[in-house]
Amino acid sequence: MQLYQFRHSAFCEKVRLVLAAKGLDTSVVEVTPGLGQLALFRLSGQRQVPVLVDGTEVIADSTAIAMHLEHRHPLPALLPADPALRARVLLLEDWADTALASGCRLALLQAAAADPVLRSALLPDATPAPLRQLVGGLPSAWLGGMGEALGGMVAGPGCRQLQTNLEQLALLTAAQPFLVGDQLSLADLAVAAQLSLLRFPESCGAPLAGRGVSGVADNPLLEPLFSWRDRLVAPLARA
Ligand SMILES: N[C@@H](CCC(=O)N[C@@H](CS)C(=O)NCC(=O)O)C(=O)O
Repeated sequence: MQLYQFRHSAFCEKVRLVLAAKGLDTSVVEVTPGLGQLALFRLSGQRQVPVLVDGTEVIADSTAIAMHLEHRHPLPALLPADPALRARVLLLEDWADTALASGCRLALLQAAAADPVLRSALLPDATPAPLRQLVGGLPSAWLGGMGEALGGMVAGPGCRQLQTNLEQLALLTAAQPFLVGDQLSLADLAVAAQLSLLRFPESCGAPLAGRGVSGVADNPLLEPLFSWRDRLVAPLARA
């Protein structure tokens, strides 16, 4: 199998976590934004990552990939057999991929506007060193307009909703090891993947690991949530 990805995409992280949970190996193809997406379009008929190539099958979209893997490699199951639990997992996964994902993306954009290390580390691997330096070196005052515009949005209802939802998740994950039932499920992996945009996990390596969105990554109320995420992904990173 081959996984076409952007390294720092939360949806690609979700697929990597599903693969690791199922003990599956893939080779990874890092897609260059822009030009690389033309080749991806020729391969899959659309331009977004993640895309999984499994033999003759080409599957786009993290949920479709998770379903494909669940079908092909049923064990360990990431979807409960019980219909009600399964419905809960799928609802939570969809929430993580939509509302949580857009809140996390916005918060990260604002943080990157203010943090030169973060914005140059988030550039694609293929970025030439001089361009990387240029982006990192852009004065924060120059990006002030963008930061303020995003800040307006981040401080707005969307951000308050994100903060409230994260606090609810922190309470939930302090009380139980898994979001649904008593086993790891796709809901846990989808939520953990989006959290990687707010505080980067160890697997990102230096300089991103442990770094994140200030006010969220360093909020003591959210510590149980990031500890839960770290406990959940540690065995998968070793797998
Ligand atoms: N619903 C899709 C979302 C995938 C997605 O948003 N991918 C982003 C990267 S995080 C992308 O490829 N963006 C490039 C573009 O839209 O051109 C999934 O679950 O896989």
